[in-house]
Amino acid sequence: MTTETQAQALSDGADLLIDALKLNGITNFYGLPGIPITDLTRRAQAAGMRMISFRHEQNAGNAAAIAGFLTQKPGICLTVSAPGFLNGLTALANATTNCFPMILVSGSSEREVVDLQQGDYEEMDQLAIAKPLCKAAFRVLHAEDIGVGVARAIRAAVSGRPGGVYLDLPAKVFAQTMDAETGRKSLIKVVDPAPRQIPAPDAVQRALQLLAGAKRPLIILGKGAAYAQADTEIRTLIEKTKIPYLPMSMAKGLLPDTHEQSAAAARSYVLPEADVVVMIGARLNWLLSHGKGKTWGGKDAKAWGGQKFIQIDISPQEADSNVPIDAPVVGDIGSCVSALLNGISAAGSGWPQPSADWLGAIADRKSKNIAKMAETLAKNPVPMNFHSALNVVRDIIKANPDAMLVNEGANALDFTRSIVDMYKPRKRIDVGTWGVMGIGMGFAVAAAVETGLPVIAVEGDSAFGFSGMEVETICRYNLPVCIVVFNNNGVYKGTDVNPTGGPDVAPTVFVKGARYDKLMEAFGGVGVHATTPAELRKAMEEAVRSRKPTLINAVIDETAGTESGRITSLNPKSAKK
Ligand code: FYN
Ligand code: ADP
Repeated sequence: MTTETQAQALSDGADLLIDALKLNGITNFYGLPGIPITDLTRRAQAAGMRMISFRHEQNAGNAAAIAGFLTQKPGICLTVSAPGFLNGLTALANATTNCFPMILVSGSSEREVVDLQQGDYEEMDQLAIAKPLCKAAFRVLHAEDIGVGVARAIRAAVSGRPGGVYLDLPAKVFAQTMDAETGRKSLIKVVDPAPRQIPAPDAVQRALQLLAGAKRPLIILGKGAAYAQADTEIRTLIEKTKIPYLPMSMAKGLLPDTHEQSAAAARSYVLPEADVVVMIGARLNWLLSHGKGKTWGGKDAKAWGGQKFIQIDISPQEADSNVPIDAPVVGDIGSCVSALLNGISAAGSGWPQPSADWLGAIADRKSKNIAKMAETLAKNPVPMNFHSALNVVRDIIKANPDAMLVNEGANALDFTRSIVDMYKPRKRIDVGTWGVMGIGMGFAVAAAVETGLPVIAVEGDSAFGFSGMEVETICRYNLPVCIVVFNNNGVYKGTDVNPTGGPDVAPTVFVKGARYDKLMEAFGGVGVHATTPAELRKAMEEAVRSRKPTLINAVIDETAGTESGRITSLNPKSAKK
């Protein structure tokens, strides 16, 4: 895009930024207009980019982050200076923690004035603040450097372990002009932005040797495995070796959850009993009890259970973060899994299968848990509980396996994870490594924009509140998003009382009988108040069929929740009563 001035064609900073992104196949912006980027947002739209405007930058940032996860290209979040930048920063830090590639592009104030602290409009040294919270941070001071700045930001976001990148653009850069031809030549089309990383042959041999000796092997798939888009290689490895596997939350669906080798329904049995565990794109962080303690069969919270670990990861620093890793295999997951498969194929029929006792014990445990779950799901209490409502969601996803599922909350998260089976890779997106609340509507918008598929967002009523205003965004862009708010009148549940008898309700309690469906109606979407599974089913079926923005206020028994869902132990109770 160029601006004609008298005799000479000129490009300005805004042109160059837009052209640099487009040159690298990035066509969507998630952001919020304001000083100094308002005109940039208009120009991006005029240049054929999709500019999705949000109501709060944190939601735009979350959208950019999950766009990165889904597409392997950095999602772009565009914000104004200081406060807008800070609003986007939470999402940038969360993206980095989760290994999602995104670039936060923020306008900033006059450098000379900021550095002398002379009190500029929205004065803040944004680059310095962003640095410790992301993978890399860059500032461009001259329009002719925009091409390099964008190229460096893209490479930093997607190469190696993906993560968040900050790109600082002081306001005056947008208006700087240069000769259009020189400007075009200053742009860089990044060649091979996320180069394959082939594992070292000796590391592969070490891993194969350990695996060949396993009696009770287990594979754990993490969201890195989902991100890598090595779906065929991973499925072949699992099916060829017959090793049972456990999907972490966002790896659900990499193989269908109904797969006979899934050990998800025997989780607390397989972790302590396994002798060799293959981690594929998963970290031994809090979600896996740091690889030790009772979860892993250790005799106390700090004790190691005796398992040997093979860890496949693109980051060489990940191994030994919590327990010793006997066979680290460093490289991209596609290359690493292929290398293991080559070794296994070379062994032919000589490759050992897991012991029949191990597979039998898992099958036994699984069928007991699945039967117990089926019994609970068959109940139809009044009012609904999480199980009877999720039984409906489970059926809807089964009938629409391509739909995207967004999920956040405490109980609404934990129950959905174990009850709602996923059938395809990268369909489940949730609170991730930090267990962060507030990702819901940002993720839902980006999932709809990036995939064009129907989106179902299962939200706790508390979680929904963090990003609820974005229902207007969903209506404005007419996105096929069906939000189901599990309304049990409060955080965890709605039954706490103020022990003083004073006028304030307890800290965890919301307005009782709130009608979240009316919020959607306010912007022209479909609102439904559902008090039975039949009403919920009808409304969800209609939402998926019509692709109209829909919010279903699903009334759940206010006594139904547990404090912090399945992670109650992390929420310390005061010793005083
Ligand atoms: C799982 N399970 C099943 C099935 N799938 N039973 C029957 N059928 C099916 N399909 C069983 C499984 O064996 C477990 O029982 C139980 O259900 C729970 O399984 P889950 O969810 O996989 O395991 P668990 O223990 O909850 O996982 C630990 C965790 C997880 C830390 C990975 O809780 C998690 O991802 N938590 C995130 C929490 C979070 O971020 N919260 C947001 C903050 S909330 P047993 O084997 O009998 O144990 C703020 O308050
Ligand atoms: P989960 O929470 O599902 O266990 P984590 O986010 O903790 O998953 O772990 C993901 C891991 O995957 C990170 O250690 C990251 O370095 C790794 N990873 C991400 N992408 C790739 C890739 N393409 N190849 C190899 N490893 C990857």
